[in-house]
Amino acid sequence: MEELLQKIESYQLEITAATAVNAEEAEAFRIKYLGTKGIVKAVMGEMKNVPNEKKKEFGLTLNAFKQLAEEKYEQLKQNAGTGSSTKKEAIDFSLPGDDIQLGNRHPLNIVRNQIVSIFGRLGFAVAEGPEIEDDWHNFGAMNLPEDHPARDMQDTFYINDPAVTGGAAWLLRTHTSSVQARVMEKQKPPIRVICPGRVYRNETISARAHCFFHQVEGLYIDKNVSFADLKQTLYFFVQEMFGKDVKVRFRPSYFPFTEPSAEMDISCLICKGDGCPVCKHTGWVEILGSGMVHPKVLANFNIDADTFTGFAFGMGIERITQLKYRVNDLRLYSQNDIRFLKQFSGAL
Ligand code: 2NM
Repeated sequence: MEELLQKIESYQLEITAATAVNAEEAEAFRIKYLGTKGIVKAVMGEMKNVPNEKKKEFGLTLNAFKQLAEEKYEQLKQNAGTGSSTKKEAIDFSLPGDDIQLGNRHPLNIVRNQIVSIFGRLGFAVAEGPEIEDDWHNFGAMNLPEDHPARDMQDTFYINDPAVTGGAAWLLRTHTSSVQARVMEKQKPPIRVICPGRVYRNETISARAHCFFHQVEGLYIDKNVSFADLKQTLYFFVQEMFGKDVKVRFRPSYFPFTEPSAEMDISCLICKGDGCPVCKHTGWVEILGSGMVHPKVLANFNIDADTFTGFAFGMGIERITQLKYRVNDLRLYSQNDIRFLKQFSGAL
């Protein structure tokens, strides 16, 4: 008796869950539950084994069971009737598919790839290195004295305090020169590499500054590399990047790792040199720093400065992207706002 009730209950669950996509499936349901050799009939046949005092209660259960099956059958028949009559036509394969949302590259990656490609055509290979660096590769090897302001906690993110740990200082690289240090460590000249990557500086975040940004630094060391090579290489780069009409000028500058050093400006692309807010009405915008590699830097890697000379340069990818795509707020690059990012979907 107990067993029989359990069986009915599980049939009831089965019936409740039953579906039919067409008339054939609805009919199959009818045969299974309500047919002459169906489950409802079979369960009713059990009535004779039920003790007399339980017959009334069991009869009520049986009636409810039968009604459930009948109602479900009516429902399946009706639904199946509104659909197609055969299984094959249940899905219309001629309907157009759903749109697939494609992503696109981040603007900084688009510009990074363009820079890599332009220097690639001049024979520069790409080198990469760690973002967590030691003091030597980031500062020491680059001829930055111990008391240089860049080494200050105010400017650099230190990962540990060597005064407390007693070990070496670990920091987030402040430029990708650290990667070039690692190249010079491993490789003899000729060296011709560019180092794209993320760098970190302890700045208050605003439209014009962020605590991280992206750089491409370049290094070319060989016999007879001159300042004229530096100028022509960088001139080629900006012409490829911004078009043949762009003009350049070099201004003397200072970096600890180069001597002489120069900053390069290009004629303002926005106003074509007439003067506008982007160029602060000068007609020129600064785009990179450069110089001849300092003999002390070469000496740090046992490169003979009497035989070899080299030039190096560094630029911010955000800055190049800002000029090329007129992005006026640095924070847009890292806010992941799809409305901003989608505007670069045409570019590769
Ligand atoms: C700059 C400006 C000038 C530079 C120098 C070196 C190295 F490794 F040769 F010493 N790498 N990068 C360099 C020179 C970077 O960035 C504004």
